[in-house]
Amino acid sequence: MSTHRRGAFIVIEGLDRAGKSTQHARLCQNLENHGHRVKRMKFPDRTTPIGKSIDAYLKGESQQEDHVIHLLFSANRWETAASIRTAIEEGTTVVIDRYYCSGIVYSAAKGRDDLSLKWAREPEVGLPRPDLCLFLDITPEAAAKRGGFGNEKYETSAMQKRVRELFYELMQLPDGQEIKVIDAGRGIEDVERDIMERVMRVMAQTKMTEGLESILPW
Ligand code: FDM
Ligand code: MG
Repeated sequence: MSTHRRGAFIVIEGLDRAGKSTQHARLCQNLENHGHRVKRMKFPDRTTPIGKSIDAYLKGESQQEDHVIHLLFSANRWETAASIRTAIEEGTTVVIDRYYCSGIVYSAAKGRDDLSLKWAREPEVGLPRPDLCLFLDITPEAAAKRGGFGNEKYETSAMQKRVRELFYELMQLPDGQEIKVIDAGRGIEDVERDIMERVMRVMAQTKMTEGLESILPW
């Protein structure tokens, strides 16, 4: 039997202004300080051709039909799926800022009858499944106090409110298993400590000696 331990697969999710980028950077640094090899990723990855179309859409420079942009966000994950698996197999811990939960809830938050949570989740089936997904939660009121919205597509209070509701709906479904809610309304260091504790707990689990799972159909 091999005693090789694969890397962990950690995702940071949450609402805009919950502190995702800050906590993503700190978690990666903390893991490296503990001697882990870390691969930092972020979705959307705006550097690829698909990512560039997404970027233009978010900035309002181009229009896309709702299902089309949804599938582009998913394709933007699929184009890196193999590199995630390779890194994890090689023992590198992959930490991503946003992943398929954002993909599902932001599209479903548009409120179309023909773009349900269930429909939105289908293209994600088969992608590598995270060991842990940290949902950085912040109330719309606390988020508002952290400064105004930017000018990107989904940065409105109505959209943020709906996205938050749908995150909670998603947590009641089978995907909720690996999602842990983090109160991101606290100070940066408190949130950082909480995140590191949960990540270390998951990394200590025997699961790390088994292969990475895939996102399963409902
Ligand atoms: N977003 C992000 C989606 O709508 N679908 C997705 O699959 C992903 C990964 O894109 F409003 C939304 C979430 C956010 C916007 O994200 C840009 P960043 O993290 O602000 O770059
Ligand atoms: Mg943003």
